[in-house]
Amino acid sequence: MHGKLFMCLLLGVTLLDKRAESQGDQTEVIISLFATDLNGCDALSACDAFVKILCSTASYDWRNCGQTREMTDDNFPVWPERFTFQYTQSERMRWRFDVIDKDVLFDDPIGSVSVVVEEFLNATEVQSTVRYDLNGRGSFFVHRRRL
Ligand SMILES: [Ca+2]
Repeated sequence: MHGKLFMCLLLGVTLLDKRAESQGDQTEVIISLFATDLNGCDALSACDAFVKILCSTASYDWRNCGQTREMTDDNFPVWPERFTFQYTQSERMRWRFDVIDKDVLFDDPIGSVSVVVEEFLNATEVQSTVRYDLNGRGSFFVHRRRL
């Protein structure tokens, strides 16, 4: 009797394990963004920067995946938004962050950063923030949030 019950429990646990495994290749990735030392935007004020996020995977081409608000007159913007992505390794997701200076007539690009999400996840196993260079226009940081 006890033996049978034990086998049933064991089978149940094994089935639950299998289910967890098939869902387990999807990871929720939550990021937030900031930049430092932005420069070269406006003659009389600091940058008014916002970020457009594009993403692509094996199954779709570049598409809009979010946008921050504009941080007015600030060369060290810390954008308050959090962005959540469902990441599956086989989908080979990429991000592109376009950092843009908001202007009255035309928005001016500050810089663009391309990120292979798998490389970002590997890099953020030890530290939670990765720095990207904006080619002399400052530094752009992607912070992986865990809390
Ligand atoms: Ca501006």
